[in-house]
Amino acid sequence: MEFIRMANKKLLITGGAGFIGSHVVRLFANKYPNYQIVNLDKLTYAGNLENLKDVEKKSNYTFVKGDIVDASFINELFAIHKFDSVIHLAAESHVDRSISNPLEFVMTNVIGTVNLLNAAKNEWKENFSDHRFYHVSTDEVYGTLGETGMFTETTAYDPHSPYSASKASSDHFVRAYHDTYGLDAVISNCSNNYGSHHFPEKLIPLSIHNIKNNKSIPIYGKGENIRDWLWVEDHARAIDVVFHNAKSGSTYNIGGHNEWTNIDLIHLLCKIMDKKLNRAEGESAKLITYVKDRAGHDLRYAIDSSKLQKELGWTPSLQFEEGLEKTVDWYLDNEEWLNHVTSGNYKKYYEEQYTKR
Ligand code: NAD
Ligand code: TDX
Repeated sequence: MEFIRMANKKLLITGGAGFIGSHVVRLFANKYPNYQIVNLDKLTYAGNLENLKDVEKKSNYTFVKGDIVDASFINELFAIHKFDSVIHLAAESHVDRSISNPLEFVMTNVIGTVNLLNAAKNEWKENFSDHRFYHVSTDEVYGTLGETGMFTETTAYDPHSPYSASKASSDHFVRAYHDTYGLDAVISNCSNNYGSHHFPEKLIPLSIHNIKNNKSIPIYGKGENIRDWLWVEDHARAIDVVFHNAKSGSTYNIGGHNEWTNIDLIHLLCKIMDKKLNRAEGESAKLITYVKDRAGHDLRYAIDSSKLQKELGWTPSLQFEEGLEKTVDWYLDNEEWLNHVTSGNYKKYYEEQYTKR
C-alpha cells in the first residue's frame, strides 16, 4: 500500500518544537535522510528548540519560526518551499488554558488549520494525488465515556472543552477540504501521550516536577477521571505508519489500551519517585492534594485502536510502568531543561491556575 515513500519528499511539519512534534521531527529526520523537513513553529511557551538539539544540525532539517494564523506568511512559505506533504501538529494543547482563553484556541487550532488547508489546496490543486495533508488530532473530540465502551473512528463528535471544540472544528475542516476540493487528507485521533519533553503544565510532568520539589500534587475533583495513556514515541511511530500508508480521506484512532484513574496513576508515579529519590515508601504520596475540579471535566477516555493495528500493523511497544519509569529518569536527568521551562512565565501561570483554586 506504500502511499508516498518517495525519495525526495518536501515535508512541512508544524508544531515540531512542542512535545509530540519534537518526537515526530526526530523520528522522521533520522529515518528519512532523503526527505527535506521544514519544522514551522511559533515557539509559544510550549515550543522549545532545546527539544531538538540532537537534530538541528542534520542536513535534511530546517527550522522556520512563524505563526500559522498569519495567512500571507503561510502562503509565501508554501510558494517558496513547494511542500508536497504536511504533518500538522501545531496547536494550543492545554485544556485548562482553553478554559481561561478560548479565543487563542480558535485562532491557532481553527483559523491556523484553515490557513494551512488553503495554502495546500492552492499549491496542490493541479495534482492532489502526489500530495498529502495529515492532521494530528485528539480523542477529546469524541467527548466523554461512561464506565464502559471505547471511542472508535465512527463515534459521534461531542466535544466539551474549548480545546476539544477547536480540535473538533479543525477535524471537520480537514474532512471538508477532502470532500469538497479533493485534497488528500488523513486524520488520526490519539489518546493522552506521556514521555520526555512534555511541558510541566500537564498532569504527569507537572506532578514529577512538584514531587521533586516537595510541592503539593494537585488532583482535580476526586481523582477518579480516567485517561488512556500512550508512550509518545509510540504515537510518533503511529504517525509515521499512517502518513505513509493510510488511504486518502481515512481516519485512525491511536491509543495504548492503557486506562488509569488519575489517582492510581499518581500513586504509581509517587512510588517510582520514592525509589528514584531515595525517599521512604509513601513519602511522595503525602504531597497529594485534592483541589477544585476542572470545569466540564470529561470523566473517561478510552481508545479502540484496533483499526490501526489490523489495517496498518501498528502496535504500542512499551508497558506503562516501564514507560513511566523511563519518563521519570528523563526528567531527573534533564534538570536544566526543566529549570528553563519553569522559569519566567511558568510561575505566573502556575499561580493563576492553582493558587486561586
Ligand atoms: P504542545 O503544546 O507541546 O506543542 C504545540 C506546538 O505548537 C508548540 O511547539 C507551539 O509553539 C506550536 N504552536 C502553537 N501555536 C502555534 C501557531 N499559532 N503557529 C505555529 N506554531 C504554533 O502540544 P503537543 O502535546 O505536542 O500536541 C501536538 C498535537 O497533538 C496537537 O495538535 C494536539 O492537539 C495533538 N494531541 C496531543 C495529545 C497529548 O496528549 N499531548 C494527544 C492527542 C493529540
Ligand atoms: O494539575 C492537574 N491535576 C489533575 O488532576 C492537571 C494538569 C490535570 N489533572 C487531571 C485532568 C485530567 O483528568 O489529569 C488528567 C490529565 O490532564 P492533562 O494532563 O491536562 O491532559 P488532558 O486534559 O487529558 O488532555 C491531554 O490529552 C489529550 C492533552 O493535554 C491534550 O492536548 C490531548 O489532546
